[in-house]
Amino acid sequence: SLATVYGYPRQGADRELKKAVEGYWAGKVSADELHETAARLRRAAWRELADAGLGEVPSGDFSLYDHVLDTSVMVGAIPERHRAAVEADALDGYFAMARGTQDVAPLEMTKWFDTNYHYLVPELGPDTEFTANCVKQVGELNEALLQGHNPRPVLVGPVTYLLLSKPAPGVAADFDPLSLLDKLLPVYAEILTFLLSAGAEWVQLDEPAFAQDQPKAALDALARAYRELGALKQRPKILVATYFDRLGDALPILAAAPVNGLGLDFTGPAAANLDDLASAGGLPGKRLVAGVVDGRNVWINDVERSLSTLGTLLGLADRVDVAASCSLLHVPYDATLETGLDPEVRRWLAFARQKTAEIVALSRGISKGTNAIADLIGDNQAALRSRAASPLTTNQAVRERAAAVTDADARRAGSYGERVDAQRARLKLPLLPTTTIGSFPQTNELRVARADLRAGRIDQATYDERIAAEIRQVLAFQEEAGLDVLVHGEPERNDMVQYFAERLDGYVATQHGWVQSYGSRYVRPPILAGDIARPQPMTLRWTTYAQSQTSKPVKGMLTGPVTMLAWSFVRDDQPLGETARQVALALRDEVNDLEAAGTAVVQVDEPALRETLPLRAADRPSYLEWATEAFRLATSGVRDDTQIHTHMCYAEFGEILAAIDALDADVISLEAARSHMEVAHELAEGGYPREVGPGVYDIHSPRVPSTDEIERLLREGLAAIPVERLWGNPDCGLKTRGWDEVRSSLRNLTEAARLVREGRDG
Ligand code: THG
Ligand code: ZN
Repeated sequence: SLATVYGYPRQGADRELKKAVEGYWAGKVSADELHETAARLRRAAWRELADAGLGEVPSGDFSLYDHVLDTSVMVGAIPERHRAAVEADALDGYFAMARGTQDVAPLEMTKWFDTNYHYLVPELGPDTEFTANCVKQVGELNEALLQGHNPRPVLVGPVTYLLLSKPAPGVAADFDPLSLLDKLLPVYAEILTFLLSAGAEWVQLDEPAFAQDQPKAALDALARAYRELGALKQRPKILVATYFDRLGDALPILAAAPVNGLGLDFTGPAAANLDDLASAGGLPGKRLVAGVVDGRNVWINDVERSLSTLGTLLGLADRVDVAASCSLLHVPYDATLETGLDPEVRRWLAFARQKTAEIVALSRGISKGTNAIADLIGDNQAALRSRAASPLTTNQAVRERAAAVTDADARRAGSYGERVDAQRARLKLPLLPTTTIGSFPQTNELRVARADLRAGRIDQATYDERIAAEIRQVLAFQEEAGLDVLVHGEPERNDMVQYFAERLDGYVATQHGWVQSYGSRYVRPPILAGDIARPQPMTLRWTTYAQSQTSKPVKGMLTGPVTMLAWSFVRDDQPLGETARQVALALRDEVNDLEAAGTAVVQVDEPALRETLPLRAADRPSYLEWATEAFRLATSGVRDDTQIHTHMCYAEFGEILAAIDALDADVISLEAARSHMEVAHELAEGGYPREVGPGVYDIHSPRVPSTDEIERLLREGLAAIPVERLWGNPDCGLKTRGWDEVRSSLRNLTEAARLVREGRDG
């Protein structure tokens, strides 16, 4: 048995790649320097993996921006609008596809399955012609070979590539990218041949799309693709890797395909692959790469359990190798760098380096017998026991409270009709009230102040006074612009999840735990390690301070339970719904404290509600059940006259319209400007009964929308939502925008709302 991984963090221990890439964009780093940095990072990663004892290392998993974009370049799928840039300069053309230029829009970005990584969506049409461009794949294979490694090139598989694509602009929306399979397969065949002649014994083709439900046409395409590629006379050995969930209907197809190996995920719900594989008769004559180490969470492996899984698998395939369930791209680099963590907690954590060591140990365990790794098993058991028994993971009071939750706790006291009357009487808002989503520009001064506080250059009182001054200024502007429901602007918050995680017991934060989100952007997800409790109020101080400065209502601003889970590393020792319920109870206390302090409007954001939808349709109803219950639990402890808002960023809402209704929020703001209020119409058609603020201007662009334009969108909104239930607001928070644009845009918003109101009166 051999140890391997499908991919490794690209950025380097100190995010050197981010600095090099952003330096190149800023004109401060040359193309040669960028390529040198990239090559140095690849070399270091391979050295590390080989030294750790991997028998095979991945090549080609590295990327300057995104591996799906790399695949588009590899098969020559360059959109018409980017061709000139790509022909003029390959590197600048590549970044033009990723980020756009003055003149052309970039490719669209979307989530890579249910991870927090985002890829660039290939744009295809009936006229797309593919051509093989192996420069990157062959180049990186050569580098690894020259450095003395045993590399296995890793490519996005042809069927998953097509399934991740969308019709190019101008192509009919019902164009099916799978119809291009016959044109794409010869290009993959050519690439396989190139890689063989460059010295690859094995090539890995990733087909994670089949961990999702797929229609028969896609399953047929999978069968055909590997029948054809497998039948090639001159080819490397093919490993088809799948991950993120069980393979289901695709498992017998790949088991029967004329390829040489199959990679399967055996973690979490994907453990069902074990029984499915046995039922399919195993993989006689094939190599099985067993993903028994969770590649997308941060916990140490249960070594004894993995050994037992591997023991079963040994009877089902010709050869069993050990890997992580998916690329280690999705976990931070090295847990030993987290010197600020409680050492007891650090012992429970495995980041990419530690996971690599676990994989090597497991592979030794099944090759040489468990006695060969007896010490390690002992340590592992002790660490697992420490985690299970630690007061850091178990808080009896929290458990008892969560267990005692009743349906009534997750239901508002009054009917919606009663709430509307009570809220109108208390808030006395005009028709078509205006508000913002919560954040105002995070200025450089604010970031500097936070850094100064951390470094001890200023004291807490000085920092607090700067925050207070910023809040006064944000409020003064909103009053002057004539907004109706004000916000404090969130100057004290860095990230909407991190801020709350730092204030809740049971969460731990990392110092270096960066994970690529998209391109050169990274997040440092906090870790849900134990039962969640709120030792003291988290937002009360600045919300009540803001309310003391104005007679208009100030909205309290919280991050909802689903988003708190979605953008963190979650516990793997209890159901997600249980963790969500604990977070919800902590938020419920915060909401109630805000209400008691006089806050009349509280917004609980759930931008991740849609994106957390499970890959398999069968798992969705139970997810939506606990997700909506957690939101209601957080927000139902208030009086009828307290108005609960929520906000969601752009997503395909179609599948979750019923869940949006089930949140029972009094007001929801949604991203809508770019889709011409489509979501307002969808909600209206579904009979959505409560108030809606479909965003009337796109905050992702620095462009200031005119009064006319906003007025037009508000009137479009009125075509779907009656005037008593329509709000005027931007699409999303304003923290990434500049003050000048924000001032002009919001003045135009309140002016447009005034014109629409007067138009109706007169
Ligand atoms: N917070 C968290 N997770 C998230 C988002 C978030 N996941 C999904 C989505 N939003 C991802 N979007 C972004 C947007 C911007 C950045 C990262 C992910 C970003 N990161 C800075 C960088 O790389 O330079 C680092 C920011 C920092 O210093 O903390 O710009 O909103 N948790
Ligand atoms: Zn948003």
